[in-house]
Amino acid sequence: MVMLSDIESNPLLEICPSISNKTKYTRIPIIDLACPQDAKHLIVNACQDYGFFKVINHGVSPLLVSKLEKEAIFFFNMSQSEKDQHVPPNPLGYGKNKIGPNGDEGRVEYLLLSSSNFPTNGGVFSSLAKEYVEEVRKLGCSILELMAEGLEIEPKNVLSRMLSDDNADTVFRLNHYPPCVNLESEPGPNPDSYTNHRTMNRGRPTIGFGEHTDPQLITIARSNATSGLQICLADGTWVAVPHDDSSFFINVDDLLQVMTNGRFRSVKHRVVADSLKSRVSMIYFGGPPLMEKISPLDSLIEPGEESMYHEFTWFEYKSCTYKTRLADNRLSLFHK
Ligand code: GA4
Repeated sequence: MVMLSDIESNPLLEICPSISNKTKYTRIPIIDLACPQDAKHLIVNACQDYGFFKVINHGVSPLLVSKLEKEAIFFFNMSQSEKDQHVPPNPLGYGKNKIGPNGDEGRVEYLLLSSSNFPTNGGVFSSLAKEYVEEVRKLGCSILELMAEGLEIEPKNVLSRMLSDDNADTVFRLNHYPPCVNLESEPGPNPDSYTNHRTMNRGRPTIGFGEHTDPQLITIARSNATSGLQICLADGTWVAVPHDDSSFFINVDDLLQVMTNGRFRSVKHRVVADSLKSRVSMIYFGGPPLMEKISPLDSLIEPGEESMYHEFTWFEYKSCTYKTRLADNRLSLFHK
């Protein structure tokens, strides 16, 4: 953690203020995918140090992104009864305030889609969402290939093949966080009253989506120009990630932490509601086929080093995930 005055103005570092002490800053790498020779090393360092980075020159069409975002806003602007007609999240479909099956709550409404419930009605939303997921999946494959090159492991597709597999278990999530002004003197929060934005939480920010790690391999997130995302550093400090609607934010997820035998860190993150603006995010979670066996890669275990995790299938890990609460440490159940 450094002071702002220590930070040279390097455009390839994202300056993230600490939540507890806003005069302290952390520099998160911004990876320029137009320079793959540098990117492969920078990605490995970012995955080790933060489990998180931002990518620019990613090749995903900005027009496609903005068209899909418009559709998402249209959906979230529909009346509550219209939205409620969309299958409840069990676990896939439309949901509001309830996250997962075990009592977690947040101030968020969402549409959760996966390979198995992807809309195929030929409507504008379904075709744009399909195209978007395909573009972002390709971006995920390129990033996983750069990771393998940076880690000097073979073959180059040792990680990316799990996302390009026809049976890859993909989840796509659209989140809408309504604005939430925190006023000391107001009672609240009242999660059902989105028209009264003047809610407070004893001076603390309202949690949109509580802290957790993502269970899959890699997460690729994009949001409109509204703040809210925070990540937890290795020393436990929380930092705010500045919004950037033209870039993608990449998380290392639990399975990558296992496959690298703990060398990469699955990043703990959360979203707090912005006081004035709606936040809309579109998130791709890249998971392997359900029957894929996951364990530390032999090529990444140094002589004398022990494998830290038992082998499991993604199906086993995913089933276990849905029995846990959002903030639980699911990986500890598979630790040796
Ligand atoms: C976190 C990552 C993805 O959003 C998600 C989430 C899932 C859900 O919302 O249904 C989970 C959460 C996520 C991890 C723990 C369980 C399952 C909610 C929850 C409490 C779709 C996923 O795959 O895991």
